[in-house]
Amino acid sequence: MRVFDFTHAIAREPGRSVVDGLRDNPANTPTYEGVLAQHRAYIAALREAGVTVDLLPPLEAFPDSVFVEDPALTFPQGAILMRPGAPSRVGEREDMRRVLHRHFDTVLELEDHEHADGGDILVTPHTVFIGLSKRTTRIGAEALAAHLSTLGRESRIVEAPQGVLHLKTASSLLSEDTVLAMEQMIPGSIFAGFKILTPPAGEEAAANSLRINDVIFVGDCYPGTIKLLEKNGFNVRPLPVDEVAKLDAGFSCMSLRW
Ligand code: CIR
Repeated sequence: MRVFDFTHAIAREPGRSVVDGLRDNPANTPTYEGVLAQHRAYIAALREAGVTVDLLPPLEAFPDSVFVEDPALTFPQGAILMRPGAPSRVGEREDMRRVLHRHFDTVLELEDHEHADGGDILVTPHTVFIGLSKRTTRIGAEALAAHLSTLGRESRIVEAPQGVLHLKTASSLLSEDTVLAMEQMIPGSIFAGFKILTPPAGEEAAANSLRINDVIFVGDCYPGTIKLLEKNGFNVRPLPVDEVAKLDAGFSCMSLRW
C-alpha cells in the first residue's frame, strides 16, 4: 500500500506569535518573516506535487498552531482529533475539530487524560508506529491504537529515541520498504524488515523528510542527504527549513495529509 499518495492536505499559516513557539533552545528565535517564507515555499511544493491544500488562517493565540500535524491524524477513512502533550497546545483542538468535521464524516477523539501528538505517529504500509515521548503518553498511545483499529489500521507502540521531540523528528518513510532514520534509531531497530538509510553526520535533522506522492521534501541545507537519496533513486525536492527548524519542527509537522 502506498501510504504516501495524497490528494488533500490541511495546513495553517503561521501567526506573528510563531516567534514565541515552543523550542528546546530558547535562544533559537526564528523571525516571523522567515517562517512565513518557508511555509509559503512548502505550501507551493505541496500544490506542485498534486495536493489540494485547505490553508487555514493563523491562530495568534496559539504560537505553535502552524504545526497542524500535532493536534490531528488524517486517513482517507476518517480523522482522529489528538490531544497534544504540551499544555500550551491543547487549545488548538477546538478549531481543528471544526476543520476536521468539514472534511470527514468520521472524526474520533482522544479524551481528557489521553495525550498524543501527531508528530509521534509514523504511518507505514502495514503498521502505524506510535512513539512514546515527552508528548505522547502510554495511556494516549493505547487509546489511539484503539481508534486506529476502528479505522482499519494496525499499530505498534514504540519508544521514540531520547533527545528528540517526536518519533518523526528521527525517522520518515521514503518508500513502501525504506525509511530515513537517525543513526540512534538503528540499534534494536523498530524498523526490522525495512531498508534503513541514515543521514550523514552533522545532518541528523534531515531525518524529518516527507514523501508526498513521487517526491521527497528534504531540507536544502542537507546536501549529503540529498545526494544519498538521489543515489538511491529518489526524486528529491530540496526546500528551505532552517527557520522552521529553530522551533524543533520540520516538513511533516506543517500539514495533515490524506
Ligand atoms: C512544539 O514544540 O510543539 C513545536 N514547536 C514543534 C512541533 C513540531 N511538530 C512535529 O514535528 N510534528
